[in-house]
Amino acid sequence: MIKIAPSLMCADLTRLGDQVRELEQAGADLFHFDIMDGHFVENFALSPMILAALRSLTKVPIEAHFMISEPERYLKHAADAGADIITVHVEVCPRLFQVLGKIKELGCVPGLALSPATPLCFLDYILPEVGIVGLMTVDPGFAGQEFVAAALPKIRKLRQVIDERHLDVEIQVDGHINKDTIPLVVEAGADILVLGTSGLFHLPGSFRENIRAVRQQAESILRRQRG
Ligand code: S6P
Ligand code: MG
Repeated sequence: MIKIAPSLMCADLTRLGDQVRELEQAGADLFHFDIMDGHFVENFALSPMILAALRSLTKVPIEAHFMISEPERYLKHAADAGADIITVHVEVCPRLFQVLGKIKELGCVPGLALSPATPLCFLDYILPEVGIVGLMTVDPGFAGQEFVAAALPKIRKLRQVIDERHLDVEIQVDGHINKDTIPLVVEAGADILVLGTSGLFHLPGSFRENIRAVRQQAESILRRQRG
């Protein structure tokens, strides 16, 4: 089963609470919640305070995607705010076993994210500790960017590694995921699709219609693939 994760930084921020409720009703499986620091990336997005404010509105799990330079300093902020999953970038984390251990101690599922240019070998020894690997298909920092097709062989390779090692790790893809790229990433082995401007929020249909269309498209690809 494919999971659909709306990226809340792409929502209408003037009515974020209402949109969270509408997205839950529309069948969102997970909320993707981007936290930036203006340092690891040249942008700011959402924050643990906003996550805390939304937490009581929905039962849908929330993943905090940390795009910040010193993630270890803010894990507790996100956990206390109510994040279910905390995903940190391998590029900024020299003490990954410690950080993932801390995320687990805080009662959250640990995730690791890789920017498009970061090789998969960073995961070799730590993969069994992780619940989700977020493979970015745009450079981190902004919505509305072009898809980086060079990330596709990475998705395929990671799928193969997870299957061969019989690991319970989900592959999430994040960046320009929409009807044109869904066939590519689903065929390559993605489990979780992060939907932002191009795949959900800037489309004409309702959330329910757009999410249903993505689910149907992804599942028909999987059916065809499984023969
Ligand atoms: C980017 C961020 C993403 C975006 C999402 C936007 O730094 O991590 O989660 O919100 O990729 O989607 P789109 O369709 O606008 O590229
Ligand atoms: Mg993200």
